[in-house]
Amino acid sequence: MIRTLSLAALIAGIALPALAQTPPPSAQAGQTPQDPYQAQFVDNEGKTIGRLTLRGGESAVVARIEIQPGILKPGWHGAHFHTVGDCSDTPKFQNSKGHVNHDQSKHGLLNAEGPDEGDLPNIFAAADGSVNAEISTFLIGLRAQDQEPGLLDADGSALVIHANEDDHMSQPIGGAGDRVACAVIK
Ligand SMILES: [Cu+2]
Repeated sequence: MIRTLSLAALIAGIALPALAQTPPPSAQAGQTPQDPYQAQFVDNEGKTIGRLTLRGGESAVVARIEIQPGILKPGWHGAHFHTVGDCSDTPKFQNSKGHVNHDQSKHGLLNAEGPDEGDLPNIFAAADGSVNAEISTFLIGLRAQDQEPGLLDADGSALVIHANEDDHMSQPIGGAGDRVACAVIK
């Protein structure tokens, strides 16, 4: 097709500069490069305890969570995207504010009036406290061009892990308790 167009352009003697600017296939519409976004989890003392890797597409964000042993208590823990990318106020992490768009809908993946756009499945810490999990959401984008709202907006976002399991129903955070780990996404 391009060869035909080039030949036509040559014959007509026009439009060659425009053809020369045709982007390579990898940059054409519908294919945005999705470099993984990496951040670090800190605990209630501000110590680095693990790594967050986010990959975003036009329909989902996939979060890989790796936490080293000895930090979290074994068992299930709530995890949410909070609205502000600030984990500096240890030990409580209140600077990260509430869940993304919690003011517009109720919390809870299983709540008929929810979920809010920060809601995620629980993660599980093994007997030694370590976590290796990959969870996803279809409610939010990583970058604004993927899907609105985007985690990497002007004030960023945070992935917060809570002390207890999220029941995916009760307000405002499913009974998940204190914030025990936090990763800045900004
Ligand atoms: Cu939370």
